[in-house]
Amino acid sequence: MARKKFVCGNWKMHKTVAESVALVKELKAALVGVAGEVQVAVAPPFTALKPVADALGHGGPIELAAQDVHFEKQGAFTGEVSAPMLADVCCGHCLVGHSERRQLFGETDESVNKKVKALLAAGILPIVCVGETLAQREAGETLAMVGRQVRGGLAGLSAEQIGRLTVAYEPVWAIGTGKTATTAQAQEVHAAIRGLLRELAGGVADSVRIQYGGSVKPENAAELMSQPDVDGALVGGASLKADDFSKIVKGAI
Ligand code: G2H
Repeated sequence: MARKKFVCGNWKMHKTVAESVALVKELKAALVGVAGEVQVAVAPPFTALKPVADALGHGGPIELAAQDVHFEKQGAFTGEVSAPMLADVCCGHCLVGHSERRQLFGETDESVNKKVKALLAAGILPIVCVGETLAQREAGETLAMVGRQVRGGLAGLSAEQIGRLTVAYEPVWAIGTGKTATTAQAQEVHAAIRGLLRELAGGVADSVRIQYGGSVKPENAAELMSQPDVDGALVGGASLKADDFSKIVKGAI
């Protein structure tokens, strides 16, 4: 089944408001005509979401994503941002369970699952990140680990709900390290994730995009995304420069 490729830039904790707006303006110009063929989103830090939404405009070729969310709608949760608040600034997508959240901020499969449900309830499409550490890969535990994260993160979801999300496979050992999974390593895990999605959601699995993330660059993006189950990319460092990110997007065509 033909799945439209989906490339998302994860800006992490980079860019002021002015820098963010300047970058999306450059991207809009660089991606004219391309975004019809590839779905494109950017995930700026919270402070820049509204200004970037305004710069992108409604229905534009580049969509807006957040990097995290709290699962409650509102309340005494100092420092947190809810899914309805993200919807209020026109966020269509949100990352959940990024390995940096798991490693540095105590994210668990259970909290990922609550966040996914909160996002879907608010009409926001989750990008659920999974991936193994180097120690887990070397111990031969990659598929078991990724399987556990997918099952935990998607627990209790209907097939229809699973059909609305994206999975991002990001091997932790490849994140920000310059090391990239080989196309064969990526395809093996992506195919296993697709198989698991089929168990959970039947034929809907064929329409779910599975992005690859971890040191994606203009030099390796096209080859990675040419794999049958690699349906796009989640791009960190290389999404901070319009030239690199637009080359990666074009590599998806
Ligand atoms: C993985 C990725 C983006 P980078 O964190 O989610 O970052 O491309 O810098 O490895």
